Amino acid sequence: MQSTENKSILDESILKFIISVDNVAHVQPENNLEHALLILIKSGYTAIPVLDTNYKLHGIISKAQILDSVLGLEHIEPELLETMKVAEIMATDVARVKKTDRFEKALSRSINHPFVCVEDEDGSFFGIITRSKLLAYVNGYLHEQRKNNNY
Ligand code: 4BW
Repeated sequence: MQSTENKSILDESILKFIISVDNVAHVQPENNLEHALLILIKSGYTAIPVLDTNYKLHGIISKAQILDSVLGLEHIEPELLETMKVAEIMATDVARVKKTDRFEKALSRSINHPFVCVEDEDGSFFGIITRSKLLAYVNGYLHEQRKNNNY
């Protein structure tokens, strides 16, 4: 019984968990680090996707990567913020799924990433799914199971 129901949660669509592209803070590969840092600070997020003008996903940029790239041996080199581009330092090892993928895939991708990027059938960026949304859903599901099965 339990295994059948656990299977069904894993097979669910991921559509309802997606934060759509319009609500996702992002920067472009050719933006300089100063612009990216401003977007990161103003949005309040630690890391955000890097998208080109055709909404193709190129990577992820974080505050930590930016700060690391302007740290010299002896001191901080803030002038690099203007000259260096996002594409030079972004992480390209991105957790991604297709919007037609199932819950199981998004959950497993999120184990090592705070958010998973979602792409369309044609490879365009569609949005993100945060690990917190997936965990909140699993938590609610398991509590519901406990209530229904009296354990
Ligand atoms: O601005 C914020 N608004 C809200 N409502 N919550 C925030 C905000 N900034 C941080 N938080 C909270 C969230 O619970 O802190 C967590 C960690 O943020 P992070 O990683 O380190 O910036 C947030 O957890 P989350 O919602 O599960 O988000 C996980 C990660 O997904 C974030 C960020 O890297 C990315 N992210 C989430 N929403 C985003 C986004 N990136 C771009 N645009 C968005 N709208």
